[in-house]
Amino acid sequence: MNADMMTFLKELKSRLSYEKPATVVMGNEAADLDSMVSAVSYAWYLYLIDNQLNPFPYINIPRADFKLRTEAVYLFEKAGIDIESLLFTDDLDLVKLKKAGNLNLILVDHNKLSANQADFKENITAILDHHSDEELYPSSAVTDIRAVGSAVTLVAEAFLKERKGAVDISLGTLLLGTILLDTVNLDPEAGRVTEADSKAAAEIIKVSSLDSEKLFEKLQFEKFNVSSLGSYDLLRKDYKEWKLGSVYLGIGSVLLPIEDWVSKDPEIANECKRYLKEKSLDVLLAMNAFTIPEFTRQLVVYTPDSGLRKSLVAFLESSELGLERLIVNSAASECIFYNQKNLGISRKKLQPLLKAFFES
Ligand SMILES: [Mn+2]
Repeated sequence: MNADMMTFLKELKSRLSYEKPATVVMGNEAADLDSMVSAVSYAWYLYLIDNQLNPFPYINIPRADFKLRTEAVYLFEKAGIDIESLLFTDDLDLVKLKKAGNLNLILVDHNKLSANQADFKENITAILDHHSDEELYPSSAVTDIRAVGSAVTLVAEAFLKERKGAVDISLGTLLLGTILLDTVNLDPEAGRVTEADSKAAAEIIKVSSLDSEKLFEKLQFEKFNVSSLGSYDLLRKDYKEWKLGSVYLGIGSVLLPIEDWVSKDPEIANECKRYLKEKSLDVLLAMNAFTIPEFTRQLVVYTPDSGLRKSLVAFLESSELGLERLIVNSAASECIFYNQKNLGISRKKLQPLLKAFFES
């Protein structure tokens, strides 16, 4: 067939119709790089194999969230893909397609649908995944579920076996970059890589002449490079919330020193206020962590309730976190900033401490 991946992707939106059967290739709802690249590349593979399948890659998040995955922003751009052409949850209505009787669903990088997508179970026709098999799909579904380091390895194998010639610089960049990131540069010590990942990566390098060391280093850097994000996006990039006692608490993990954040955004207190209001929180915390020049943890506490602030601050300052007040910007007086000397207290460990405090 006379087609290339860019043309295939550019035509997705114009080809999209609810009136005819479509094969939707969907990654998991966390939409990490593995899920996104698996969806895009496997849909392209299916198109090459049998375009009657009418395949569409589906990125399982709103378009506005794509920029938070900074490593994906880098890799797709490096591969020459226009993000505008891709279909996100705001572009394709799966419920509508299902109602029209035209949804054939292929799951990549997961084999269990999220709770709000569980109704699509009967539409699943195939699965390509590397998570443990939950066996929740229809018995007719064709599955390739193997414990490899990256779901993309399974897609790469399919290309290398059936359509090797399609692995050009662009597709090779997508596939190789994802495998490298998922397996920590194929390092056995990281405990992620399998023989299948190494074999697929080596073959891609051979046919595409890509520099894998450079690609891995750049991706690893971009994954933690949040310099393009404003306060609002920094807070929501890696965010969790809980109801503890009667208190609604949200904690964002922020990969940036507080000093850099405040100089980037002197209005940080206003942005915390906006975020807290939008999420209907009582307390918003940011746990800052970064590795340059050395691993450091910091904490930001924000709540507009002065009574709550006083008791929370007293609790935190007497806790095992080892907090030291940090004076960075007097204009943001509603935010309280700390260096956290106890590097062992992550969000996972802080949450139960706060649960005990708010429930007492
Ligand atoms: Mn994965």
